[in-house]
Amino acid sequence: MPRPRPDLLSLPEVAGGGLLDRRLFLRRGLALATAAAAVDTQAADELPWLHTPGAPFTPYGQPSPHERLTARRIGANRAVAGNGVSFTPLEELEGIITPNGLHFERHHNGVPQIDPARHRLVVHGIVRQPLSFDVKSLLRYPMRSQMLFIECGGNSNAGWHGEPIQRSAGSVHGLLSCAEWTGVPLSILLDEAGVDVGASWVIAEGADAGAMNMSIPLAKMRDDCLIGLYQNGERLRPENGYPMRLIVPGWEGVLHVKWLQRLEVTDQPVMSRNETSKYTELQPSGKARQFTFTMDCKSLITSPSHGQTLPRPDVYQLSGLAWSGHGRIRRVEVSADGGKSWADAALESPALPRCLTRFRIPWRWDGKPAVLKSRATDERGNLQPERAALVAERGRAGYFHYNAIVAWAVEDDGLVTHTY
Ligand SMILES: Nc1nc2c(c(=O)[nH]1)N[C@H]1C(S)=C(S)[C@@H](COP(=O)(O)O)O[C@H]1N2
Ligand SMILES: [Mo]
Repeated sequence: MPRPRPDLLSLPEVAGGGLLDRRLFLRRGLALATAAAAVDTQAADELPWLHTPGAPFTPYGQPSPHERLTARRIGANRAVAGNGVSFTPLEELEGIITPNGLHFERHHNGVPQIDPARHRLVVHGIVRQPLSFDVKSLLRYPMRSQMLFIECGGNSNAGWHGEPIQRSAGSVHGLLSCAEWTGVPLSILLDEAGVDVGASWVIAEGADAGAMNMSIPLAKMRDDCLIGLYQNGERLRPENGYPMRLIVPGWEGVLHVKWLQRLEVTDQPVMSRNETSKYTELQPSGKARQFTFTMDCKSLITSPSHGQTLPRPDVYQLSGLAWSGHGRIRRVEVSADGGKSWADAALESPALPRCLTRFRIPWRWDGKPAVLKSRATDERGNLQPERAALVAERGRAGYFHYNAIVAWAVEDDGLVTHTY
C-alpha cells in the first residue's frame, strides 16, 4: 500500500490523531493529490467528443447524466399521501448553496399545482386596511436578497435513537438546505396595511390542501422576514412554495410557510396542529417546550462521512458545514481522537449570519481507527453540545431540535460509519 509522501509525513500535528494546521491549504504547495499522470497515455482518437460536434442548445440545463446519483433521498409517508420528506444529499455537494433541484422538501399535503394568475395573498386582522396581492403586484415591490439556510425542526432526529443510525450524512441531516432568497420585506406590507395597537402575532397560512398554518411573533415578522419569490435567482420551485413563501431567517423550517395565501395579524397564536401536537418537545420533567423558534448552533463533517471509504493512509481534506439560527458561525473545531483534543478548522468566507458556513482542515490519517467530530460556536457564544449532554438535558422523547456533535468512526480498512 502506498504511504503518504515524505513531505506530508513531516508536517506537525496541531491536535491528536493527525489534525494539521488549517492554514496549510492557503499556502502554496500542499497538493494533497498527485496528478494521475503527467502525460495521459489514453489515445485522443478514443475520445468521441474530440471528433464529433456537441449537442445543441437547451432551453433549461440539466446536470450531467454521469451525476444522476446526486439526488434527493425520498422518505415518503406511505400512510398519508403527500406527507413526507426528501433529503438534500449534503455529502455530494460542495460550497454552501443548495441547487434548487436538490433543496430538501417537507410537505404535509403534497405539492399544490398553483396557477400564479389565480393565487392571492391576503393581509388582514388587526390592521387598518386589509390588503390583497396578486403575484404581479408583489413583484413590483422593493425586494431584498439574502443567503439563508432552512432547516426542519425534525432534522437529525435519528440522533435521539439508542443506536447510531447507519445512513449517509444527507439522509439523516439533510432536512437542511441553503439558498439565496429574494423577496419583499414583510415590514413593507405590514406598514401598508397599518398594524393596530394590541397586535403581537401573525398567523401565516398556505394554499395547500389542509391549509397549513403557523403563528409567528409580529416583532420577528417586522424585523427580517420576507415574502420569498426567487430562489437562487429563479422563481421558486413548486416544491419550495411557488409562487410565494414565507422566509423566517434562522427559525424552524415549519414557520417558512409555503404557497403563502393569508397573513392574519392577531393578539395571540392560533395553536395550530404544528405548534401544539407537533413541533413541540416533551421534556424529562413531563412539560413540553413550545414555540422553540430558533435553530440551534450545529455542524457536521460531510467529507469524509458515513458510507465513504478512505482508500489509504494519507493526508485528507476534512470538510463540512456549520450553521446557527442565532447569527454567524464564529468558530468550528475538529477532533480526530473522539473529542480528546480539538483544532480550529478554517472557515470559508463569507461567514454570513443564519447561512451555512463551509469549514475545512487537513488531516493525516495513519491507517488506525479514528473518530472524527466537529463542534461549532456561534457569535452569541452558543457551543454545539456533545450528545450525552443534550440527552441529559432534554431526554429522548423530544424528537425535534437535535443539534448534538456528530461522530464518524474511521475503521482500519478506511470505512466510515456513524458512532456515538
Ligand atoms: N403550506 C405549507 N408550508 C410548509 C410545509 C407544508 O407542508 N405546507 N412544510 C413546512 C416544513 S415542516 C418545513 S421543514 C419547510 C420545508 O421547506 P422546503 O420543502 O422548501 O424545504 O416548509 C414548511 N412550510
Ligand atoms: Mo419541518
